[in-house]
Amino acid sequence: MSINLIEFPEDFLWGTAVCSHQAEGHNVNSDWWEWEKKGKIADGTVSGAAADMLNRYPEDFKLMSDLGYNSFRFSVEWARVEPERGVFSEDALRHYEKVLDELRARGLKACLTLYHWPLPKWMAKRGGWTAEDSPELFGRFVKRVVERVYGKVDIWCTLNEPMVPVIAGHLFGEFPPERRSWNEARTVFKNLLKAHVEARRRILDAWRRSGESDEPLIGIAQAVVDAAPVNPDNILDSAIHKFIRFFHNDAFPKALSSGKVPPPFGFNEKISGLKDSFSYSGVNYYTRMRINFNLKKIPGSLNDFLYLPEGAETTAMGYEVYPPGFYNVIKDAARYGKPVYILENGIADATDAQRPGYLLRHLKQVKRAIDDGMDVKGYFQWSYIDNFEWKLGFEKKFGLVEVEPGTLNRKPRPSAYMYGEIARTGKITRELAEKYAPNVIEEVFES
Ligand code: IFM
Repeated sequence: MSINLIEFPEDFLWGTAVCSHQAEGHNVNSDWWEWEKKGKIADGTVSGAAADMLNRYPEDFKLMSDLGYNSFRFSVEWARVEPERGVFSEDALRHYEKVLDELRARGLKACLTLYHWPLPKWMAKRGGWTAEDSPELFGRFVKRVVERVYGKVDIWCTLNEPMVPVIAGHLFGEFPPERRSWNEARTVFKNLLKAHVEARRRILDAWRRSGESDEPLIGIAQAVVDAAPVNPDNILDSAIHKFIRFFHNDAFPKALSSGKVPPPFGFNEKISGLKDSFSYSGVNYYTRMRINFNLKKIPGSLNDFLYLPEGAETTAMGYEVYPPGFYNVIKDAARYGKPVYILENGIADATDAQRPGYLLRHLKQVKRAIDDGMDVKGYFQWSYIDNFEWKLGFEKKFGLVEVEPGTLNRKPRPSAYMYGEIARTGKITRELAEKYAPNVIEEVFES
């Protein structure tokens, strides 16, 4: 059966997302900055001024609100706020206060991430997340931030994709500090759980002082993949798929729910304050992973288990485009019985040829989830703007808004306008799809 209209709930959040290091730029006191300068970035760039949101945020928030978006997710940068141990930058704290005030003045709700990967250089030097007191030090930084901005934030996200520092930073040595140590990965996993507890405690302290009745929304953004075995009858494919699903998607959220450190990261030991320490499930979804174990390859990273059939639809990142997987991961996230926020979903696409269709097809899956009873409250498109894609540099263009090289002028891509039309009306109409992505009409409007 075909339909003509897809409608979302009235109070739905329509946002975009960025991370400070990637979009604000100028993060010169961080470990990433040091690492980039060693020539580690694939396209030879360094993050530098990135999209210069540090200075241009008023222009950006005006653009977001003109386009029709109603919310924005961004991060505070620890290295900016605490450039030296115990020395807190008044300028940086004032900056984030002003950013949040400006968002509010533009009518945009704020989702604030407290940790999105870079560490202050001084933290990295003393072992980063492997240091025993790292959760406490993170908590001290969060306390300073929360004292300044509590009341201006609508959704708190303590950690972005915590498995990335565990896996890419300490297990497969792909990101700083380029370690390959299972022991370290386990320590980092535990310390990040404790860091979440510390951060939540500081936010709840501020909430108690505020006298507000409703508890603040606190959670993490979990990167999830729709992992599937290429051949379900193959014992290895099937076992590895289950392991990857657990390792990648479930281990961290399960720990937040149970309060215990699950094997293989721990021995089910309890962490005080961890049990049921989140009020929403945050989902970051980009792709599915088809798992195929190849005996001839010795895995150097999780990606070595992946299989992509010839002709599969992919993005500029080489990720398979698989919208039904979005529904599957939302369903998984909804198992915890809390509201679900999509904190990231998007595509690297410099020409915007794929993005409008990608967006419509993925939003259709969000609506499918809502219709099936899942409490999805909002969607943040990654990304608002072209930015520094970590090890891959600036070559991958995730922005709804393009950044002109040199001038850093903003130029919204067609999908930025399309997303605005959806955000303003809460609807995807056939006319809209015809205008921006006629090639996906059949998929989007079949019921
Ligand atoms: O750019 C990253 C972001 O920092 C975390 N999630 C995935 C995005 C795209 O790769």
